[in-house]
Order: sequence, then structure tokens, then C-alpha cells
Amino acid sequence: MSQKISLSRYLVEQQRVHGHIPSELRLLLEVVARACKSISHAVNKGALGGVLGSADSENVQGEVQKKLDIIANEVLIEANEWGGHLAAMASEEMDSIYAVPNRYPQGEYLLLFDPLDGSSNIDVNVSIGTIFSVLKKPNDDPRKVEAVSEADFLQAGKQQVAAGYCVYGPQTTLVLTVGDGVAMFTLDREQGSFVLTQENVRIPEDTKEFAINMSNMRHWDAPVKRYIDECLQGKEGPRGKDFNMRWIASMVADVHRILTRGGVFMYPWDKREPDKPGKLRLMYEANPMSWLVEQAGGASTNGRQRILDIQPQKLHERVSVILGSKNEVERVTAYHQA
Ligand code: P6P
Repeated sequence: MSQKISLSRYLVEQQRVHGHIPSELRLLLEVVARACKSISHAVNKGALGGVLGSADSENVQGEVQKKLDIIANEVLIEANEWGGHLAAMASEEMDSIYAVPNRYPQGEYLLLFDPLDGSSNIDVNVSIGTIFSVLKKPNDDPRKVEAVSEADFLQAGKQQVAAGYCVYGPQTTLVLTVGDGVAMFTLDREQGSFVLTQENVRIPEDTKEFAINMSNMRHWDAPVKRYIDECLQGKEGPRGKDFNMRWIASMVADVHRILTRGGVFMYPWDKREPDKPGKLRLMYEANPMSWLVEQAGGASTNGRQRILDIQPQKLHERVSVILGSKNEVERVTAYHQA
């Protein structure tokens, strides 16, 4: 039986053999993985852990927070604040950035995360997940620790040095890229460690499966309506093939399916909130997922431009997302330019 490769060994090889990552980043990713393991344990307890249901609070998006949203956020902050690898953190669940307190050792990285994405699925036992993105603190002068500001976080997604998610489903699986392709690690609960179960993940360039919330159809822009209508016409229509539809309402679970078997995921702009470019968040949802998808041979745009090229103006900025199988994403993007 082939020897099991742990996440730790994979990261050491990325550092020492391939020279892709410095030790500081390796250690940061180990801390994030340990935090995801703790979140997985809390999620798996469900009602037995008294962690289901809503807290009586709202996040910066004005969404009611679930108890597990808050627990997951606290786990990630506590795990990282004294680790010594970070200068600051940003979370969907926090209005402003969290700079590592001066009493702790500080590092050169910025960590952004959605601690528990898809939380409307928590109480109905459907897959949810943690999404994370790592940036370098700009103009990092190791001789002195400058104050970190929100402006330091406002970097385009192509500046990421690591990105990933952990999906809490039938398996707990950590999916990661440091710019050398995409690798998947499944949590071995007996050993308590993440074990490499797939590397060099590739998304098929074509697909017969799309993911979108169809109940919003009447609100979509014309290019999206055209694309979905053609899919629904099946083999008798211009696409010449039948399509299947999936919508889990957990981006992590939908993206995991696409990384595993292809497909196209869409959360486009719609006229319910005309002044907002979309529902999903750029910095800690779209950017990490877009880098993973591109590293696996897929594509990701907002309908008009590559998501990883977008220069953010605000920390909690929203964006339209069309990602997955390259040829499908290019088709939808072309319809926007028609
Ligand atoms: P809707 C979860 O709240 C989320 O941010 C993504 O994970 C998911 O893809 C989307 O929103 C679901 O949105 O409008 O279908 O509930």
C-alpha cells in the first residue's frame, strides 16, 4: 500500500523540495488546517454540542449569525493571533480587520477568511465549509512592525500566496493551492491528520452541469438568461446536449463538486440589488475560489473580467461570480460582450 502523505509532509516538500513556499507560510497553513480540524469537530457535534441555531447578532453583511459562524470565527482568530506568522486577519464575520496584538509575535502575512460559508445549511445537516486566502503584507520591513491598515488588504486576487477551503461534509476535506496546482487532503479522524488524497486536480474544460439559484431567473441580466435558457433547451437546442443542474447553496460544496467532476457555478448580478455588483464577497470567497479553479485549469470571471485581476476598493466588496469549466465560463463571458 502506498505510503500516506500528510499535509505536513506535503507542505515541507513544497518548501524544501520545490521551493514554492517559505517556512513561515508553511507554518501558517499548518495553523489554519488545525483550526479547520477544530471547526470540523464542532460542526460534527451538531445538536449534541448545542451549536445549532442562530445567535442573536448580525454580521457586517447584515446577515443573522449562526452560533457556529461565531464559534468558527473565534477558533480561527485564537489559533492564529499568537502563531507569529500573521500581521492581521480579516473575516466575513468582523466589520474591520483584526491586527495581531503587539504583545504577540507578528509575521508578514495577512489572512482572510469566511469562517463558515453556507451557514444557512448548518441546521439542515448539509455540507458547509471554511474558505481562506493568504496575502503578503505590502512593503513588509522585517526590521520594524508597521501598523497594519485595511488598505494593506486591498490587493487583487492574483497577489495571493495561498488559498483554500475545508468542506465539512461526509468527509472533511481540505483543498489547497500555493501556486503549484491544487491538492486535496482528507481528514483521517483516527490519526487526527489531513492525508493527501488527490493532487494535480484538473477541471474538465467542458461540462453538462450548471449551478445557479434558478429562483432568481426573473432578476438576471440578459446574457445569463440566454446562457441558462440554452442549457435548458438541451440537445434540441443550440448546445446540442442535455444539461443537469445542481445548487447546494454552499459555495464550498458547489465548488468542490466542480473541482471533482467539472461544471459551471454562477452567482451573477441581479436587479434585486442593482447598486451591488453581486452577492458573493470578493476578498474571502471569490478570490480564493477563483485561484483554486484557475490552478485546476478552469476559469473565473465576473462576466466581464478575470476575477483575480479585480482591484478591490473595500474589504467586504461584493462581486458577480461565474467559475468552473473553462469553455463554459468563456461562453458566458462572451455573451456579456455580445
Ligand atoms: P442563495 C452562502 O450564504 C453563500 O454565500 C454561498 O455559499 C452560496 O453559494 C450562496 O450564498 C447561496 O445563496 O441566495 O442561493 O441562498
